[in-house]
Amino acid sequence: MGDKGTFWLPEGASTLAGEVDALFYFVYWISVVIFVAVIAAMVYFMIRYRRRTPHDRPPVVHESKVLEVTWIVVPTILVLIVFTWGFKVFLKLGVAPPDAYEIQVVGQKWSWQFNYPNGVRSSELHVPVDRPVRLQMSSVDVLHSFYIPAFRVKQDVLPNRYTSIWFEATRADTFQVYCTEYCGTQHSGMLTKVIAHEQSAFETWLQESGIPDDASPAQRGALLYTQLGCQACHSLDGTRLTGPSFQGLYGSTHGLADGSSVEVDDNYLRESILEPSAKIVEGYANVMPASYGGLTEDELTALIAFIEEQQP
Ligand code: HEC
Ligand SMILES: [Cu+2]
Repeated sequence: MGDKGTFWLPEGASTLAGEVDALFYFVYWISVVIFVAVIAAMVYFMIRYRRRTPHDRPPVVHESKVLEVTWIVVPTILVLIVFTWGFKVFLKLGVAPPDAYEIQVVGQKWSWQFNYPNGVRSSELHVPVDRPVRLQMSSVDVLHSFYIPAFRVKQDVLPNRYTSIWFEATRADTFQVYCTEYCGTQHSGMLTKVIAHEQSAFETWLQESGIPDDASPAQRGALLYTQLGCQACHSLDGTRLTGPSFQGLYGSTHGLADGSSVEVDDNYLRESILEPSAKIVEGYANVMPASYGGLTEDELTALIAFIEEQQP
């Protein structure tokens, strides 16, 4: 990152960024000119027509047709220009080229997950440069909003419905992603990165991120732990995040919110992942996403084997 943007916007890095910026600065400079003109006129009138003696009366004002027509016609023209121009750019941003590379995006409290056509999952967005990419997005819980300032794209992400955006990155670099819809206590931490690769580096990344066939369950679990975003809430070193750490979890006995206690074995872990609200760990909020209910047997086994390995 560390790019040389302006005070208003980071340096653009997508094919449409220039068009969005041109429109933005058009509106911006018109606003500056009008602002300065209005303030200057106000100050001038304040001085010119100030009350000089207690008996001063304001002069009688007469209407001016020319003036009235001017201040109706000029703003109307400006608004029409901004509308037509804005609508054109809006359409370009809204309609992805048909050959765009498609990535599924899932928003959840409070992380993003990206699913690639070949089954790779990632908690950071990797994209190729010089190729249109379309994101098909949905949320498993509440409203989120996906925003990449450097690409000038932003779109709400909703439960029960798909929304989409597209962009074409123009240089290989790392860019910030924000959630811009207030979605709960950890909203400000719902961050991730876009990593734009050269085409060949992207292919390599895609190949290497697949789960190798000869990986042990615990190794596959380790990959899933990051790819599914568990690491956002569960540490491996004992640190307390939104959820309890996995360190030393397996085989321990701990209290539940309802006052009972539980021994952590495979079946308890299985239930905790598939149905997080069935048993709530004492001292924690019921905020683990229910979206893992769809994991396959294989993925569950892998995650459990991985958690089992996390002994201090
Ligand atoms: C948004 C934060 C969040 C994410 C993401 C998340 N969890 Fe959790 N998890 C929690 C919280 C909070 C608890 C404790 C409350 C409860 O029991 O539901 C918890 C509890 C658990 C427990 C029980 C822990 C214990 O001490 O008994 C397990 C196991 C677990 N999560 C596994 C996972 C796995 C595996 C993933 C990824 C596939 C994951 N979680 C993703 C927040 C999260
Ligand atoms: Cu959010």
